[in-house]
Amino acid sequence: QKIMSSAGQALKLGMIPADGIGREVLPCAARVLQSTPGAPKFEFVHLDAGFEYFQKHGTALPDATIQSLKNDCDGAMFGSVSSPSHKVEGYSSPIVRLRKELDLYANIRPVIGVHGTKDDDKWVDLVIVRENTECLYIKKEQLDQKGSGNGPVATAIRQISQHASSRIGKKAFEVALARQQMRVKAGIAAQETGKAKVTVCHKSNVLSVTDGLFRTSVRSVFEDDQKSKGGPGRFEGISMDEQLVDSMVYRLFREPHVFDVVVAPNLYGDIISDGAAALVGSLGVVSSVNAGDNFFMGEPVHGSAPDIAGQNKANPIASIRSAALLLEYMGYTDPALKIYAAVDQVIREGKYLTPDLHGKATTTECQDAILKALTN
Ligand code: GGG
Repeated sequence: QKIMSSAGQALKLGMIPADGIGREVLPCAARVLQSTPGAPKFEFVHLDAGFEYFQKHGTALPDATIQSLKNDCDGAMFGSVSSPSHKVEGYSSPIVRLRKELDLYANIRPVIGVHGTKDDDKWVDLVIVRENTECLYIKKEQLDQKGSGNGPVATAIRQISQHASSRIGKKAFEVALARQQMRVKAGIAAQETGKAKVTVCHKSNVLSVTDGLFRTSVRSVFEDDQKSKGGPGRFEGISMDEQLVDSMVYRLFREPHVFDVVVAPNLYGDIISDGAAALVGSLGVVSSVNAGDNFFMGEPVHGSAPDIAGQNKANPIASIRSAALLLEYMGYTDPALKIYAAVDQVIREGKYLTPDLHGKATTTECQDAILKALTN
């Protein structure tokens, strides 16, 4: 279902570049959105957040940003954030908080190769559906300086609820269903590809209470659907299996083609999706969308890359693909497909790739090549 503008004709998108290369790649995404044939009109609203903002103003996520997203915007794009690795008093990750504030409970991360490149022999086409609101990321950590006499002991609470696990499970089956329908539309039978499957990623052989609840909650979504009375369930044609997170990593590296949709608790989802990015060339090409029931926020999977920030070297592809993913989730499939095709063409041609993909192009040159492919 299309998300329509809440005020006037243009769709209002909150743009939150945040830190580092987020400031360079988000404008590329905006330019592409504005230039895509068939895309709606956009009004971009600049919004503040990030560690640098915190250093200047004492907050990483001003109320004005949250209020504007909640009250004025039809969707949003987030760039990247550089949270420090040590505790900084008063600081808390703005992206983790934003996902909670807006109840963007699913982080949907497609990891897809490009046909016609050297990666054809190890074809990857999977989607990681990461739970976005709980697990260890509820940030309930404690430090007991004395411990039991052997020095400081740190503990963290890991929250897994049936509610959050069931709704992420449902989202994963919906993603699998949409992918299966796309394959059918493209004339690829699901049986031929051996796909149309949701893999539940967990570690319930060790964490039988928390991961056990995640596993059974996701499984129930599928099992209840199968038991539905009065005909086939919604998810007919999709299968389900499960994988312990450690062997998931092993199999992702050795036989990534066996996976279709992977659903994981927050921390495992974060880790396996960065790892899976290595299968398709670089973190610089992997996109994501943070999805709630009625609001979506595109976000490249990569971080703020302070080592290359401000040098016009960052790969804008993840951000541009995230803008397309945002369009897709807001119901504008045709312009989204045009952006995916333009990006694939630029990757296949290989002339305007940034250094992470062994090319020599600048951020701007790569963006311009995509803009040219879009409008040719
Ligand atoms: N766009 C994803 C991103 O910024 N990743 C870096 C990350 O995960 N940061 C977590 C944080 O700094 O709070």
